[in-house]
Amino acid sequence: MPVAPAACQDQAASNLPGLSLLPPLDFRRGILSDPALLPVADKLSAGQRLDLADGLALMNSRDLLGLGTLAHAARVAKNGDQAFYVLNRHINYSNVCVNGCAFCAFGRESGQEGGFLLSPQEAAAKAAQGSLPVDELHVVGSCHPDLPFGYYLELLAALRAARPGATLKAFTAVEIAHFSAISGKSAQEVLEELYAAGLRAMPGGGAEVFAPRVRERLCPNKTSGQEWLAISGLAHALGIPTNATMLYGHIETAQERVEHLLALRGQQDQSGGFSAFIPLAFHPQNTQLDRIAPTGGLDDLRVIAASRLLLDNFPHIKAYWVMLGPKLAQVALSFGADDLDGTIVEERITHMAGGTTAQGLSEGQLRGMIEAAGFMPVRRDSFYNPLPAPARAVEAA
Ligand code: V47
Repeated sequence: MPVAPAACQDQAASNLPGLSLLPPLDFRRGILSDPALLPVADKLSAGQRLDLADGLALMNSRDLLGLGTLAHAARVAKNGDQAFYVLNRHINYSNVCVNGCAFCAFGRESGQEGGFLLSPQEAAAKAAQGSLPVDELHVVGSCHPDLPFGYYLELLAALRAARPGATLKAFTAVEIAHFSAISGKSAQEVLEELYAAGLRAMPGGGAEVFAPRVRERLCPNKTSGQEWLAISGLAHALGIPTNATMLYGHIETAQERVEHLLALRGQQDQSGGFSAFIPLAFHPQNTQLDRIAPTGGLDDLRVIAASRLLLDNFPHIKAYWVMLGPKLAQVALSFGADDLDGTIVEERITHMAGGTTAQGLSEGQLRGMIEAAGFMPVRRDSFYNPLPAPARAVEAA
């Protein structure tokens, strides 16, 4: 803890007995106990972009409150006291996958026990379940060895018919690369055909960590980081907003994390279509990496805060409650995040890897979490337009 000059201490002691133990009122030196954060704070005050060295200072700092103070200021500048949530439903159409990633407990090889595939009609029946509104269907699966490209067009058509009011946010850049490989069409043609079938946004999965060292060890069969970024750029050029993620807490270094974030920032400078960044806390259970300990709260909040500060051109940072747990996600709203994701209803990827949260949350629970953390809840659509809330009031009107 920095110490105030002796004269100040004396004055505080004589004028305000009992308050002399408070930190000095100089903002930066009083709040930041890690000296490595001071030059970063100077750059932020001057409106300058952070670089790799700044990112490393953030990613290695143990001054959680200092990080939070800086990130919260950036979050408030972008989104005020709003905290967003979405009435969504996750649909996983299949987990049969050719990639075999070491961090994944969800995927199965062809013919392996536990593999599943929903027909378009079965997926649509899931989408139609429940009487409350669904504003977004979040649809992801696997790189299936046998399905033809036509299946994915039929899937979108069936989902659109089942929930005409929901935005179809479907398929990661990795799935798009796979559809291109199986169909012989370019990624651009694949995206155009999916758009015609109803695709309007894309989730941010599959980015993992872009560093080739990490990909070679954990997911050698997967789309490269370069290709993931290029497909995101193609989607943006077609008017399809996408999200971005980073799977952290396994074998990656602090530098690889920061380089991943800077690569996303560079892509956003070029194509501008990323809506939100979502850090994904690695869940090791039932994976090939099950000897790795789950992430801790310091690292979870630090990644959220560092992301908010480095990704100055991303409008939103999402604290995905399924992976952080609802309590830490709520706290993350004061460490740079402005979105909790949504109602979800049914979640498999995290839960198959040892996730212990509920399968879904109600709109009332999400609003309650946000309000109790001191923020204003905003029901949003997939494009972050505010919607009337709570949803029941819409039904009654
Ligand atoms: O692509 C896989 C990751 C992703 C594990 O865009 C794992 O709005 C942790 O991308 N532990 C799927 N993570 C989740 C995802 C997502 C979630 C919520 C919102 C959005 C969005 C996107 O989860 C996968 C992979 O990167 N993952 N295995 C694991 N064991």
